[in-house]
Amino acid sequence: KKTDIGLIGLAVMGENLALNMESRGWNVSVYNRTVPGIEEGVVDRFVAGRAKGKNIQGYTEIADFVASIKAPRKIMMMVRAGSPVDQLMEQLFPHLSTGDILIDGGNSNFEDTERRVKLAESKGFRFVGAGVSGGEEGALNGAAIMPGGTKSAWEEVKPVLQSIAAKAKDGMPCCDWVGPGGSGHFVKMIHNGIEYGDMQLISESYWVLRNLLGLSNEELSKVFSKWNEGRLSSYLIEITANILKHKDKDGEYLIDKILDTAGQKGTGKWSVINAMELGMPLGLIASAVFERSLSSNKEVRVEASKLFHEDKEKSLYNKADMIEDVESALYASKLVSYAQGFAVLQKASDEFNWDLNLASIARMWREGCIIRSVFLNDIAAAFEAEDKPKHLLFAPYFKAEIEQMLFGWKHLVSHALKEEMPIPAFSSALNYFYSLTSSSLPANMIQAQRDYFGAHTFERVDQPRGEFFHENWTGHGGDTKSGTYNV
Ligand code: NBP
Repeated sequence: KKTDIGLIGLAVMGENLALNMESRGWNVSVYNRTVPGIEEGVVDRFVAGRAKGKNIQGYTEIADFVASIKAPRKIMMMVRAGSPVDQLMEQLFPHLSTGDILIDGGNSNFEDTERRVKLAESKGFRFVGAGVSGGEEGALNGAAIMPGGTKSAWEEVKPVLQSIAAKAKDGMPCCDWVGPGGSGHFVKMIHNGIEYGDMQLISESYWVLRNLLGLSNEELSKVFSKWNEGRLSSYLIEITANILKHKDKDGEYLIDKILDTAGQKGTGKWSVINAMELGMPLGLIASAVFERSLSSNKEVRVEASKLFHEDKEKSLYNKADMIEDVESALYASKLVSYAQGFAVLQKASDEFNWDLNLASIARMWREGCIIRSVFLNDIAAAFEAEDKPKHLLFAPYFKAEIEQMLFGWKHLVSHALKEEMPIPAFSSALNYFYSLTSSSLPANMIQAQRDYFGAHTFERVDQPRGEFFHENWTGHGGDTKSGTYNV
């Protein structure tokens, strides 16, 4: 009997997704390459192990694997992002029939997905680039899945993908069609960037309360648990509370023994690079990425701390007030980060003609993924309002929230900076908020400088927009404008 779907790549994500599919009533064919020198017997081990007695058929030959699946075939690839996906596609193509669907569930670069959609379609196949979030646990029990690519594939893959997706509290699956081309992977990339920002903001909150207020790990854990009951309620706040009270085998807190050098796999960096390409500010996520880089250079930090450290009395800040102000700084900065992230999504949508539905994207992130939170309901509601806001911070609900939190947020930021406490994400968010809400900025000076040294021209406040002027600043520069030289 032919199976409903095929899955390639039996590492942690693939294995768990296959089991998830089977548990929802689908018959699954699985395949993993068998390459001498690389771990062999992966398929046999899975079929005889976790997949034993289940409706999962294992294959070690790609032709047999493809032939075992019902037409039009749906084949999900869960292999390492990059060239493995291209190699695998080349191996699959000769065995596919017109209309067959390839789904790439890995963390692929959206530009690669754009190219692969075109390539697959040029051969008569269909291609879906689906961002999958939620790690091992999400893969097994319900992930957030963000599919995009060949539109006609959606009706075919929807029942399977929605069945293995997490369900929000209102029952909606955290998986819906995102748009054409590489849009699914673009949305997943921004999701991961936002994850970087959230983690940095939580780390700053922890650090300020630990070092400026001297809270113990137990007390900190209680603060985060309490926050998890309110508007900050989210997976990352919940696990932070658990991490803080977790003890090592010797009874000491494990968090105090973990080396303070953060790793990264690159999706935060990609988000920032693509925001820059689109000419959009994504400063909070950028500060989170840069702070991870700075943290990883521990030797330099240790040396610098000896050169510049100054011991001084801490100034006073009422305990209850500081806890409340850190919560305000955390929430307001998080709001700025999401506003920036969604603005990048909107710009990408306009630029690439994706017609993204921002409310639907917010809803897809409500469960299953790392950034799941109650806050995403409010974001979806804001984007769904009849009078759709130009910017998330303009939505009446969020405007009121910011107004309420601004005092505590700026008080906390200025205090922490005076106390020499690094809070790059809190302060980046506040600076963004100040710039965004300034009808005038010193960019007139930048334009003057650009025109002075490079004849780049400027617009004038006393002339219509779109008219460009050049000044002969030094009296000997001439009147020639630059057409090509851009800095
Ligand atoms: P890995 O990213 O470690 O990929 C390992 C799998 O890729 C193995 O099945 C491996 O086969 C296969 N593979 C490689 Br490597 N090169 C191949 C090639 N040339 N042809 C065919 N197969 C090849 O596994 P993962 O952590 O399960 O992640 C899978 C995808 O999901 C990645 O894109 C990842 O970024 C994404 N993702 C991961 C997570 C997570 O929490 N881990 C979460 C969300 C998304 P082998 O066994 O023969 O080496």
